[in-house]
Amino acid sequence: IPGMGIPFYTGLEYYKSLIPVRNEDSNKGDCGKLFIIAGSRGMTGAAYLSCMGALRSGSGLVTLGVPESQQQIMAVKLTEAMTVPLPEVEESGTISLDALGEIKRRLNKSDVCVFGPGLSDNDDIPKLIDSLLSGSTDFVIDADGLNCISRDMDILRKHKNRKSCQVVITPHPGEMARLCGLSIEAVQNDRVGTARDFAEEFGVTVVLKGKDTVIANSDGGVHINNSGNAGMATGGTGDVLSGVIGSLMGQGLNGYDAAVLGVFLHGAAGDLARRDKGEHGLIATDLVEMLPEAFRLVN
Ligand code: NPW
Ligand code: AMP
Ligand code: MG
Repeated sequence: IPGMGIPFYTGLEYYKSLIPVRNEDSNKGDCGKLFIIAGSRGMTGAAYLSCMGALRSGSGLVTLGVPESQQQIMAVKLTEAMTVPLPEVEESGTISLDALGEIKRRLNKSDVCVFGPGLSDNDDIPKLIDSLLSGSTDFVIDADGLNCISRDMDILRKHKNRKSCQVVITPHPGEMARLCGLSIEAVQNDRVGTARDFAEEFGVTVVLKGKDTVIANSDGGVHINNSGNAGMATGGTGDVLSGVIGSLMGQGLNGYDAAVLGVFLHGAAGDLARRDKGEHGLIATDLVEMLPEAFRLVN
């Protein structure tokens, strides 16, 4: 865009049409209640970044569910988001199946659940996901949430025909390769086909990340994103995206539209961050800080 130091984007009018309208008399309860289940010992940053991505995208209320030993750390790191301690497996500092009751209570009061950034892995997590997908809350599943599912694909398969909730998955090529039982090279050689086939087979919206992120839904809809840059190849940028997409779903967008708009805004925030910090100095927190300006490009 001339004079702005960021690329020329096609489709700005289209993205603009997707931006959730905020009524003058809105209250925080109208703007999406998000429950984010993220973080584990050593990966609190992922939980922070997902929450901040959501808050900077317009969520009314963000609550983080986190292993109990990490809750105080998160309460210090996060100001606007609330934190809930969840029962954990002590040896690993990851959530345990005993968290199911508390999570279900929280989901009953939430519009969307973001599941997975920095969660790490244990044998309880696939059982948790399996049980939660039977409910009516929409889901964004990312990172270790996806790695857990890839150990038992029947979890997604048996929920395929659910009518009650939408599911968006946000794998990078490594996670997609695990989910499909393919090599990373095979995924990258046919990004559109891999994302579209998976979306159709499992009835989910797929966001296959990386340069030219592919968004595919189960009706055959495909969108290829044109924002973002190689400076975003740094730890934590994907965690921000999970919060952005969850936030937009909570504000009323369907999973596919939320993914299309969220991926664009996240990439535009990356381009604005590169303008200020350069490709090498860019870190995930910069994306959070640039999201407001990215929204202004289309608002
Ligand atoms: P390679 O090495 O190139 O062969 P993992 P993770 C591949 C949390 N985080 N194109 C790549 O393959 C996350 O939320 C926490 C091609 C590599 O082997 C997760 O919960 C942070 N290949 C957890 O860490 C900050 C690509 O995938 C493999 C690719 C693990 O997530 C960091 C890496 O994937 C992190 O976000 C591409 N574009 N992108 C925190 N501060 O708390 C990836 N690959 O093994 O799933 O590891 O993505 O780091
Ligand atoms: P993750 O690997 O989960 O942290 O996600 C990385 C995020 O950065 C995704 O949104 C990717 O699409 C984005 N990203 C990484 N590398 C690039 C690149 N070379 N060009 C554009 N976007 C990228
Ligand atoms: Mg990631």
